[in-house]
Amino acid sequence: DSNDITEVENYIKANNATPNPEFFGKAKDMNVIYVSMESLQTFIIDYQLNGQEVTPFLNSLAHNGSTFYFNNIINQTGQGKTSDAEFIMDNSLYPMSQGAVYVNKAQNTYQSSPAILKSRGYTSAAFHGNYKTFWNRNEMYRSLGYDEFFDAEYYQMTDENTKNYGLKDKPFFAESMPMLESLPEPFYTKFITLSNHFPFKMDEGDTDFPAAETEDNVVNQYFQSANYMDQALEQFFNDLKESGLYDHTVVVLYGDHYGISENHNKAMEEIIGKEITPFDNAMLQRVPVFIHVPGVDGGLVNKIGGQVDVQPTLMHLLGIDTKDYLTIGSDLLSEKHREVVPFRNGDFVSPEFTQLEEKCYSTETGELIEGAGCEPLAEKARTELQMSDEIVYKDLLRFYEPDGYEPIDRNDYQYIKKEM
Ligand code: GP9
Ligand code: MN
Repeated sequence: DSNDITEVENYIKANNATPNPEFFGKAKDMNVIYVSMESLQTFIIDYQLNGQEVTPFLNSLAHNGSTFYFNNIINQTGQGKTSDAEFIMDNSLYPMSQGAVYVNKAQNTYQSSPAILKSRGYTSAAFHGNYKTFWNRNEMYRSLGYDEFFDAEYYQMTDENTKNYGLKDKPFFAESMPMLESLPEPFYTKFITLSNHFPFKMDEGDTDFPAAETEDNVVNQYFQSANYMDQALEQFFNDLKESGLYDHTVVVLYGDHYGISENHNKAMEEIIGKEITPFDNAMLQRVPVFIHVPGVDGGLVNKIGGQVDVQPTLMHLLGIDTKDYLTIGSDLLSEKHREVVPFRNGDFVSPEFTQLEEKCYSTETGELIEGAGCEPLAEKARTELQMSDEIVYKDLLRFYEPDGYEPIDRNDYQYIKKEM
């Protein structure tokens, strides 16, 4: 009820990270394109397999002047996998500790980025080469206020173009371009890639990148599949340039969740050439985040952050102060960025201490630490998760009305295929 919302509101407002004036509004009125990079982990950026870069395009972005590259982002998804990452990116709230928020809380009230931007004249669309009911997207997107959902029905789902869950990334981006160009500007869009998905096996002829040579095929194939996605992304950027959209569009690319679970650490030890401790394992599962802003002086940001921090970072770049919204994340470019970053299970990473399964480590050395160093921070991590959970589990945004924000009525949205 309204008491619950008051407590949450007070917590969030007290912890709000004020925007950095150097970057606030630098992307004002620009289009937004999010790209969910399936199963992409940070370790692959700048990694060379037998002397060959696996993701040369993303590496070039990481070292390109107008891209912020965040290399220390904690993956905060739960059982909802891709859909949890989508939820985090659009809402800056935590997904559920059990089950998928897309499946269990699709009827809630949200104040998502597409909805916030709609009040400012943006159109929104989601693009994905799988069918719309997967992860209950067609229901959740109505609550998030997506105007359009281009799902598998809009693509050429031939044998050659598909594997595993759906469309391969190259035809996905190529076929998406005319649909993207049909949208009124400014737009807020997301592209959910698919082909770098477990078990990463590729069709013959789709890659000439060498597989790794461990005894674990999942690990071996991951490099080929990640390289294919990297090529697809490069092609997409080239198409954006050709279409003229590139110079007034922010592109946010994020790894959705881990691809190689700890069950494959034996082979991963061969890959990275050292034993993988529980601490190393947590660090290996970080996800890369890139924000390309035309004309901005970007660079590497190695601050520790979480996926929940991407939305406030983007909003501030767009010149929208998140202080008016109940978002839990903290702008990665703000001087006031909060330092204790929770995993969904209550563990956390901070500059000094990291807690994993009730054990406390030095973040710098990865060594186990005796004593109570982690305890006060664990409390902070728990509180952040709890405040977010209050909102999601109790549907509290029903009771919150941000200034200048027009609420979404999910009945206004439905995704029936239109002729293109
Ligand atoms: C399916 C795709 C993959 O549409 O998003 O889902 P995942 O298994 O990674 O959650
Ligand atoms: Mn996924």
